Amino acid sequence: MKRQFKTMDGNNAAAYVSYAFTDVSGIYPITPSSPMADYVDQWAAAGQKNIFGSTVQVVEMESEAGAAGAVHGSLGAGALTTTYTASQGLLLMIPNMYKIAGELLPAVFHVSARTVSTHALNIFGDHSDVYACRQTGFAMLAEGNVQEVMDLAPVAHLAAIEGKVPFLNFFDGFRTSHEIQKVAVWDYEDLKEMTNMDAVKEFRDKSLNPEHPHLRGSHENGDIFFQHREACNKYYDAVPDVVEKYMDKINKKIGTDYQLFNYYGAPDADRVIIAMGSICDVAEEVIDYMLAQGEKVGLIKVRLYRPFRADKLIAALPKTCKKVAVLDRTKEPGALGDPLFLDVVTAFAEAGMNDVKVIGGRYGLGSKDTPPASVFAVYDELAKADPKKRFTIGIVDDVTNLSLEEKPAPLTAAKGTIECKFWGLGGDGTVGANKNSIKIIGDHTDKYVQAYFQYDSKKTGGVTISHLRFGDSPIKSSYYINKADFVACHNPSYIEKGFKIVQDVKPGGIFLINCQWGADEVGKHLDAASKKYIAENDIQLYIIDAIDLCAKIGMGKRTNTTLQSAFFSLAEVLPKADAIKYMKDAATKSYSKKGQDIVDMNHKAIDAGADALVKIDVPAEWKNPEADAPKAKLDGPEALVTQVENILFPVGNMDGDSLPVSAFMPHVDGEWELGASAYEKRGVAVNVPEWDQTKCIQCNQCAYVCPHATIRAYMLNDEEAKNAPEGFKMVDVKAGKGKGEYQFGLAVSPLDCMGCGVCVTICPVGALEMKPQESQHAEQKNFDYAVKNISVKEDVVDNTLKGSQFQTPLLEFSGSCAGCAETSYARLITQLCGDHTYISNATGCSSIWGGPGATAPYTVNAKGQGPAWNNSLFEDNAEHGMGMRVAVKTRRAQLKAQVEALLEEGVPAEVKDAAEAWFAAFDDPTESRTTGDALAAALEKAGIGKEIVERKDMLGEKTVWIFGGDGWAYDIGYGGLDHVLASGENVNVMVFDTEVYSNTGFQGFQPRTGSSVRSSR
Ligand SMILES: Cc1ncc(C[n+]2csc(CCOP(=O)(O)OP(=O)(O)O)c2C)c(N)n1
Ligand code: SF4
Ligand code: SF4
Repeated sequence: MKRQFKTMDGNNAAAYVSYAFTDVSGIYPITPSSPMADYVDQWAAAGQKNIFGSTVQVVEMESEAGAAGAVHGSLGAGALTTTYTASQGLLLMIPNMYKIAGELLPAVFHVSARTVSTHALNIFGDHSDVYACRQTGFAMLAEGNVQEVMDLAPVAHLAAIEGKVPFLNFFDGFRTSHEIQKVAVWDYEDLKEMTNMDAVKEFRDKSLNPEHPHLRGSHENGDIFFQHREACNKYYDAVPDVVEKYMDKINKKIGTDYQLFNYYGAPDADRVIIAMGSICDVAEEVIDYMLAQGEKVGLIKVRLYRPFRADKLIAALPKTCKKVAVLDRTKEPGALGDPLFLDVVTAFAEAGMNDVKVIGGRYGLGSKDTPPASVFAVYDELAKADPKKRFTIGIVDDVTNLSLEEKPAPLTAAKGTIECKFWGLGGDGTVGANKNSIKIIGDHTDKYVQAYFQYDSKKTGGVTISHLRFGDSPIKSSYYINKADFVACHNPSYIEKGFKIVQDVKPGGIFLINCQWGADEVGKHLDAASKKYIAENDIQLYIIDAIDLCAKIGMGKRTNTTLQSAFFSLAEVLPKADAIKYMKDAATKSYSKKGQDIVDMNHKAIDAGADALVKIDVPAEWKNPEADAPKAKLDGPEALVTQVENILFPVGNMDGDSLPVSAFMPHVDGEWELGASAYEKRGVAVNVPEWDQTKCIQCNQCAYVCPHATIRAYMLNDEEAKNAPEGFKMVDVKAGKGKGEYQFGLAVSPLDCMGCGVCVTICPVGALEMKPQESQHAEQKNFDYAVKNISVKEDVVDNTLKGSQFQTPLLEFSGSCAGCAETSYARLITQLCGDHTYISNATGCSSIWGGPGATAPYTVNAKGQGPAWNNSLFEDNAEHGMGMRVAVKTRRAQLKAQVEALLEEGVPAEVKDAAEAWFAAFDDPTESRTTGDALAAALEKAGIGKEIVERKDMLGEKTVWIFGGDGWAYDIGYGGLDHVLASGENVNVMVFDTEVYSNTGFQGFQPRTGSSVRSSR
């Protein structure tokens, strides 16, 4: 049947295909796979039918281990069952995968392959998760782009049904799962026609059933287990033929040429790359270019990775080829080589192909972009007489020198492809508008389209970069756009911060800045390098003030519609009138439920965007611009300042890709300095609070609720008051502690404030008012003075709402969303006991805002003390926290035993007294620290107990906090939490109970409620 074209991403394509073949789906969310489960759930809720004429039954479980268990049970009872997962989620399924494969059950797991956490968590793509399953007995099928997911995902289902071996069907997390392409979509009738219904019947007939019962899952001893295990071999031997059979059927239906291993390139190639996943499209682009230059290069795309058919691989390799580079998207430290490389070497060795040199390279870990330059570097390396045996691409490894040198690459995208790049702020609607634009272009023109979205690590308010391509030829460019025809900067602060944005524009291309500057002011805001680039490369520079325009129309901060319209006006991909009509139609569709006035407002914003562009005449002197002012020197501990300068700043400027391996040597074990967030000064709030000290009743509620610790209460002594900068607001303490002794001050940090207004809402007397950020610039120096120079007044600090806010917060300026309540509670805990606290943090929002690499929002007090923080996993947090507690207890008990042994040997009276005081205060965190310090001093003075003095950091009692969301506490981590609480260990648990899995792509998932936990205990 003729296939329809639709614009969709890889997850959508996999979900669409899987739905056709699925009776039951056992699911649990994990990025980037969650949307697959989400689609299936939505279609099931809408009653959509599969090819058997029924609706998929979706069961959400408490964890991936649970989902795999449900999948296993459902398959055993005769339902074709599917799941969707990635990364740690897939790893939690491994034990059951062995069982499912061992019982020859036709499961299909669709995996948007994602990095497995090591020194850090990373939600992005590589193959470390799927490689970790190659021993389970699942067949493994790989796809490299959205169309391939649509075309080949049926093979996984069809071959599983017929071959009786379960399939892991995978494609690259984010690069394919979240890349939007226009693809030809299957008709379910075609899928049905290809299905072996006899095999389906056989599967159902053989399922467990008390009407004709059997037993499975027995236990066996050494006498028979091995032989029994070998009995499955013939099924695995047969799978590749079954896969080929279905690939052939598909090829016949849709005119493709899918094979177990597909070759692309010169028939007489001398150099060949072997790889799987989205890199294959990039390699094809490079090959096209190199072939045109007369070079003889090629690529083998691995589709069926397990079972691995060596003969078919060898058959795919041109006989002329003498050098092969195998590319693996994983890292197996200590291995002779990464997995695909080892397979290829074995295959060639067994075939006696000793004359073919094989080298192995690693690429793309954690979604590191693999542009054409990386692929060129591999072919260049292969051309050398003595290429590196092992190498990396896409990074600069200046430590072990594994990386290949990458040179600026020529443009390899198909001729006529238009490339556009948009820099937005997370939550400003830029990404949504671009998804909309690409759909408009995809659905209303004959053009091929591609959209991909790049994010930084902030929850909202971070940088987003949208990469849009469209053209008349298929788009194989599965990599970031580096040189674009059109670049838009939707947030003027990126220009002020000196991000390298305009450098992305192709010579003669268009650069659009959304800003409130007049045409004559633009030069004042651009740095010297940008001006020079604009002038030397004939960049067409435009500005638009969507900020004021949208405010006037009543759209507030939502400038995205206006900017989308500006893009269509400049890019001229569609006739202007048509573009405006399609945008308006889309707005009507999106907002009609919200009322006609909202629709009208959006229509006005669209009209405004089309007409409000201002072209800037680029002055000739920009070719030789004035040098930028030198950057101020940073203040702070050396290790922290080095980390900030070497890593935080480049990462913050979206230039982290340029950092070499050596930058990370001080952090090789994944450890970072605390307190780095204070250097970010993001300045993202449009409005920030202004304090009216005359109205204020000094209740400290504003500081108490502030999620970002950007409004703080201070007590100033005379000296501090005298030295305060001019304009520092302070008043006499009105009542209670400190009255008559101190001045009360409230300081706001405009550059760190997120503008949520929570402080204003809570203030009982209206002493705070939101004011434009620019009007509050002077307050920054006041805040900085307070942080640096005003001491904590221990006589006013206590554990009341008010008193707690005179203590230094040890959590500040996190990347949580504006108004986040999680951070307010966590901040409060740091004020109550942060100076002696360990935090074990479950994966979830609290680990994302709490633990960004190089940008820790947890910080230290004036003595350098603060929370020692770690995130193990999502599922094991309670146990990890208990481990911390047990270690503290054990180590302190060892110290106590050492002190006791010393006393028995006989010690000076001073030491004895100090030790007795320490014993008495042993369990009190504050007192044991004071008495512990005194004991260490006495020991040092007496010249004894060296080992105890060396470990004086453990003399003080510590507090252990276990932080996590309700998804952790009530679902995936419930068993561990239950065990830890029952153990009676002295731990504290904080559940950020948001009643949703906030930190996941599938907001439809809800953790169990607290009551279900209580009732089941
Ligand atoms: C084994 C595993 N499965 C799934 C995930 C993906 N994941 C990370 S956080 C999260 C939900 C967190 O929800 P919750 O615990 O309620 O915390 P919140 O983000 O709402 O604060 C999920 C599903 C994961 N990291 N590991
Ligand atoms: S507006 Fe929000 S972030 Fe800013 S000071 Fe008030 S509560 Fe804190
Ligand atoms: S909430 Fe209002 S009254 Fe209370 S301390 Fe803050 S500004 Fe003053």
